[in-house]
Amino acid sequence: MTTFEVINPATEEVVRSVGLTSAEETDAAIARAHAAYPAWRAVAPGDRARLLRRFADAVDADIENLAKLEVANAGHTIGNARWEAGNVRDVLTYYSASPERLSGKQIPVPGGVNMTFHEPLGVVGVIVPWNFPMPIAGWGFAPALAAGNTVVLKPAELTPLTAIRLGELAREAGIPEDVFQVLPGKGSVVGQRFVDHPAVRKVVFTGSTEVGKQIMAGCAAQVKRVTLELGGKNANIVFADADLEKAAATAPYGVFDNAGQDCCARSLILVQASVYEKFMELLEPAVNGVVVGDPRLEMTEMGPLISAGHHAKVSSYVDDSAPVAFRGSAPLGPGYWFPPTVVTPPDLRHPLASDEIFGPVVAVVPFEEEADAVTMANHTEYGLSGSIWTRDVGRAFRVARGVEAGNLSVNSHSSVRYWTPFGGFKQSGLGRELGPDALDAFTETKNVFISTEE
Ligand code: TAP
Repeated sequence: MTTFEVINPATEEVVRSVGLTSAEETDAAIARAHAAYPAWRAVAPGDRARLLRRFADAVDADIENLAKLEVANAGHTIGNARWEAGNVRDVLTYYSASPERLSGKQIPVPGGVNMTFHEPLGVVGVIVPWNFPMPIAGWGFAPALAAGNTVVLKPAELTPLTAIRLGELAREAGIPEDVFQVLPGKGSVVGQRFVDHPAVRKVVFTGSTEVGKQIMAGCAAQVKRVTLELGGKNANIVFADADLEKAAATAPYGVFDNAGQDCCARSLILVQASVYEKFMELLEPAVNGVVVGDPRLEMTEMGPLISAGHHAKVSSYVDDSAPVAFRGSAPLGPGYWFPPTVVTPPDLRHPLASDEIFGPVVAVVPFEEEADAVTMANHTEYGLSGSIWTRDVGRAFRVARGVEAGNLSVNSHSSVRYWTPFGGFKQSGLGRELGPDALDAFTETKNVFISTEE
C-alpha cells in the first residue's frame, strides 16, 4: 500500500505514516456503502437519532485526544482545536434531532390526499480540505447520516488523522462500519472516484474554487447532486462612526485566526478615509499583540501554515516589492511560520487586494462613501462572508443587504454558527450547509398522491 507521511507543520517532524486508499479500494468502499444503505435508511428514526447522540458522546469523551491530534497534524492552536472537536459533537447533537422531525407536507388537492416525503439520496461522498479537518467533515457527515444516507469521507491528504479517529469513534458508538467510512487518500484518486462512481449520489466538496469547478463539471455528467463551499476574499468594512478601538482590536483575529487559512478570513479591510490614519495607528499594536508560536501552548493565538508548499505560495505574495505597512512576529527555525502581515495595496486590482491568499496577510484600503464600500466589497468573483463595523443600524442593514456574500456579521467577525445556514454567493460556492434546513441538501422531495375516489 502507498503511504503518506503526515508532517507536523510546527516542527517539520513526521507524526505518522498513513496508507493511501487506491481507486480500487475506493470503489470497494463505495460498494459497501451502497449495500449498507437500505438497512441504514430503514433504521427507526428514534434509533438513528440515538446512534448519532452516542456518536456525539464518544466525540465529547475524546475531545482532548482529537484536539491534540489536530495540533500535531495541522498546527492549530490547542484552544481552536478543542473548539473544533466540540463543534463536531455539537453538530452531531443538533442533527440527531432531525430523524424524528423529518416530516413532509400534506398539501390540499382535489380528489385525494397528497403528501411529500424527504427521501435520502443513497451514498454521499464528502471531500474535506486541510484547513478545518474536523468541523468541515462534521458539517457534511452529520446531516447526511441523519437523513438516512451512508457516507464515504475523504480527508485532505495532509490532514487525515482526526478524520480517521472520528471513523473509529463512530464505530465505538455503534454506527455500522459501512455506514460511515473514512478513506484517506489523494483527491485525484479517492475524490475523483466520488465524482465518477455512479453509486455516489451526492458530493459535498469544500476547497479551492478551481477544484470545485472541476468537481461540478464532473458531477454534471451524471446530474449528480453537489454542494460546493469554496474560497473567499472577504471584506471587513469599517465606517467612521464605528467603535474604532474595538474594530481595530478585533480585526487581526478576523483574519489571522488559523493563520489566515480560513475561507471566511476578512483579508480585505476597507476603512472610511476620514478615519484611515487613526485606524492604522490602532491596528499596529493589535497586530503586534497576536501571539504566534507553539500551538500546544494555551496562550498561543496563531500557529504555522500547513505545509512548505503552502508557505511558498503565501510568501510569493509578500516579496521585497510588496507594500508592507507593518508585520507581527513569528518563530524562526523549523516549522512553516509566517508573521501576521498588513499590506496597503494601491488599488483593488492588486493581487493582495483581490486574491484569496489563505495566509496571515491582510490588505487595508480606504473608501470614501457608503456606496463605494459596497462596490469595493463586491469587487471579486467571491462572495462568502464579511463584516460591517458601524453604530448606525440603518447603515448596517443597508450594507449587509448590499454586499453579495452568504454570511455577514455586524460589529463582529462571526461566520459559522451551526444553527444558521452557511455558504457562498457567486464563485464562493453552491448550496448551503448547517442550519435548520441542511437536510434539504441530503434528501430528495418525493410527492405521493393517493386517490380517495370510489
Ligand atoms: P484543493 O486542492 O481544492 O483540496 C481540497 C480537497 O479536494 C482535498 O481533500 C483534496 O484532496 C481534494 N481534491 C483535490 N483534487 C481533487 C479532484 N480532482 N477530485 C476530487 N477531490 C480533489 O485545495 P488545496 O490544494 O488543499 O488548497 C489550495 C487552495 O485552495 C488554498 O490555498 C486556498 O486558497 C483554497 N482552499 C480553500 C478552502 C476553503 S474552506 N474554501 C480550503 C482549503 C483550501 P488532496 O488534498 O488529498 O489532494
